[in-house]
Amino acid sequence: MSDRLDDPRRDEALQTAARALARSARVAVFTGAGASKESGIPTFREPETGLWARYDPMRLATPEAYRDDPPFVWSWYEHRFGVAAAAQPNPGHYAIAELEHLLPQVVVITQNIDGLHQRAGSSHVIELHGTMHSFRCIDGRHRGFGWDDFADQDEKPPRCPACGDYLRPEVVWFGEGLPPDALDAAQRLSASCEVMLIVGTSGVVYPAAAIPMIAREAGATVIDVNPERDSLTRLCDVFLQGAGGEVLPELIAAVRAHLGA
Ligand code: BV8
Repeated sequence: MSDRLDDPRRDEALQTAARALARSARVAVFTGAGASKESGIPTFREPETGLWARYDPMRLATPEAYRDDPPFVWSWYEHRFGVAAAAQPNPGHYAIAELEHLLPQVVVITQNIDGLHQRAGSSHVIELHGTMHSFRCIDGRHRGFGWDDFADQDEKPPRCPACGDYLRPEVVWFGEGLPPDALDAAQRLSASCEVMLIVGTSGVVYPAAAIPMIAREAGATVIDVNPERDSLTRLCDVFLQGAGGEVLPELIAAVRAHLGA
């Protein structure tokens, strides 16, 4: 389907998605790096611009990589965090946050670590892959440190204020389990939501990528927003082709119209 704004098929798909959302009591919004692309944060897998296109994830986003070369991995994350810290939520984040005020229950399940959903006003956010805003010492004995807790240290990586080991970001690296509570909450929500709205994910990283499949198998209406078809598009009821920052405000306006809000 074309993403031309005047394409009648596109409007029909948008209205179908808006009707499903307007009627639902419980919505899960599943997001990936594409949801933050218009905030200036690079995605992972898009050719050329994707982070992994220029760096080998297995060299950067694994506990082994960090133990092999802590300063190298830390510097890569410090760069990424700098980009994300300077980023602002985009219209797509704000549209998702507005949905909370239109519908009885909206929960965001995100693979992103940038915190932009929360900054846009979403109050129920499950972070499947952790966050860039919290750090722990490398063996996990001391957790929950913020940037301010090591701002006075010059050494990179900084040291745990409690035990002196290297600190690491509280993100989920390849080969690491997802936070059990977050994964359990996301799976339970996916099995009980009436609509799952997917925004900006290639759907290739597991177990996160199985979340929309749980929703589908439970009978939810699944909507996919992406400029390209992705690995999850095939299991969706509605595919809204386009950038999240453009499609989502339109979609939420259509939901508002259906609700007479
Ligand atoms: C696990 C860290 C077991 C934080 C990430 C070999 C060894 C070990 C494991 C594996 C292995 N082979 C396979 C695995 C499993 C592995 C996996 O799935 N690998 C994939 C690559 C095949 N999974 C794991 O390792 C997981 N753990 O299995 O552990 C275990 C279990 C119990 C106990 C112990 C161990 C852990 C996975 C998490 C890895 N961490 N990130 C960080 O640095 O950010 S993954 C990384 O990928 C990010 O979290 C990212 O969010 C996630 C998913 O990517 P996307 O968000 O989808 O981003 P992508 O670039 O791919 O796509 C962007 C999309 O947006 C595109 O479709 C694009 O078209 C679209 N887009 C572009 N512009 C826009 C847009 N959409 C909307 N609007 C726009 N404007």
